[in-house]
Amino acid sequence: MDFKRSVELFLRAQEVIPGGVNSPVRAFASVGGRPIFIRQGKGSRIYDEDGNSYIDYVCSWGPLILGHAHPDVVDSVKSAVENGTTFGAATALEVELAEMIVDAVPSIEMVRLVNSGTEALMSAIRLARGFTGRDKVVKFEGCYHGHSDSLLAKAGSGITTFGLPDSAGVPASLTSDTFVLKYNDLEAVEKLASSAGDEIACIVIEPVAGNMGVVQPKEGYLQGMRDICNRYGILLIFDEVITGFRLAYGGAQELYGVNPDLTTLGKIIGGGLPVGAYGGRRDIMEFVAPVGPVYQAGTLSGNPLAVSAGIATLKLLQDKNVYNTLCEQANLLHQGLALAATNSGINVQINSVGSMMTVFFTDEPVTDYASAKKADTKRYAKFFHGMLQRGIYLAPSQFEAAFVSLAHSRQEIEDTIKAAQEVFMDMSARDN
Ligand code: KE4
Repeated sequence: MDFKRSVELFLRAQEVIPGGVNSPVRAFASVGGRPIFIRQGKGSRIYDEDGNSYIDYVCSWGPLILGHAHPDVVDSVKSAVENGTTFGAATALEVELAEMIVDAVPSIEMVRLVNSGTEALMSAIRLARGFTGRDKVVKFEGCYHGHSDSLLAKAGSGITTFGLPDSAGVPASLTSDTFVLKYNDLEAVEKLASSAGDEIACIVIEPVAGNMGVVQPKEGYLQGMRDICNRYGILLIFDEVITGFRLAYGGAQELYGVNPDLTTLGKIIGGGLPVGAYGGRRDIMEFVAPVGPVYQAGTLSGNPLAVSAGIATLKLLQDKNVYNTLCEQANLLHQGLALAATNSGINVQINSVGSMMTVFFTDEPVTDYASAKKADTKRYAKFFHGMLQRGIYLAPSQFEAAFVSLAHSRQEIEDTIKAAQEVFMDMSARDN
């Protein structure tokens, strides 16, 4: 494959954009090599600036559950833009999308649209603090909730249970109210709640983690979290920016039957345009300005283009068969990759829930961040580049999710498995 044009663009980009990218993971730093520059997406495929074509399993990190440039989404944005791009005023379209979200997500009685997942989380945390009058927040190692300061926290070492900054530029004062616990460890939550429960405003969690690679909640974990929150008056926030409308029309909370107090959304509800949302119990949401004392605002919140794309997307997801189709395709891929690895003597652990999955290059089950980090990132990088050379675009990081869309055909799934078989055999040959 020729990457000449991408190489040229990357050199130019690095002169004027930090790292040459507008979001770090796109730089291919954790898999090595240089990023490809994408010119077009259509259905399940993307095409780079050198004309190479790839079956795309990144799907822009989750939004494109319908695939790229779905005709209904394109038409909806085209007709919206004919009427203008933004008014900074109320529109009928945002009422329609809000009603669709309220109808779809079991725990959401009211919802506020924002412009990114980060903004949704930042706002939900502020709302939880404003509603409870408490300052402490609990998050989990390996979960990512966007880049707002108080959530860019890593676990304190040893006796410091409060979080430490996980990025330069984040003052310790902004993470000292953040506790960081191990995912899938309910005892740790119980222990913390029994000692500091009355100081904790909220527990925020990815109900199915996607940001350490895919890690599913252990049996009873989410319900256990719900019970603890009820006992201590802590708000439970499900960060469903990835899982919302991905795992079911009602998200992970529908799949697992556990209702949070607040939910954050993003990605799919914007159909590929910038959007985020937070919503939940009416008594909590009515604390948000202008009706309540918790301030949050946004120039382009609820803008007609993103809302039109979101409405078009959710309309197509209302066909309940879509989730069975996604699961069937994803299971086919999961089983095929597992068999290909076994046939080649390559040890992998594949975690998948619905149409999101991760191939971990490790021998032991991946149930939390510590076990995820045992994966061999160098072998993942070999797998990534081997697949890229064969026209398959996976996440350029071991600690991300791959997504199957409704545009992926059975033939493309089979072609992906065949490519993986070749790459695994290659890797195995080099091992010996
Ligand atoms: P954004 O601000 O990137 O729209 O959303 C932040 C966010 C919040 N919550 C969850 C569960 C998320 O996964 C994300 C963002 N996801 C990453 C990839 N895992 C976006 C890709 C990127 O950062 O470039």
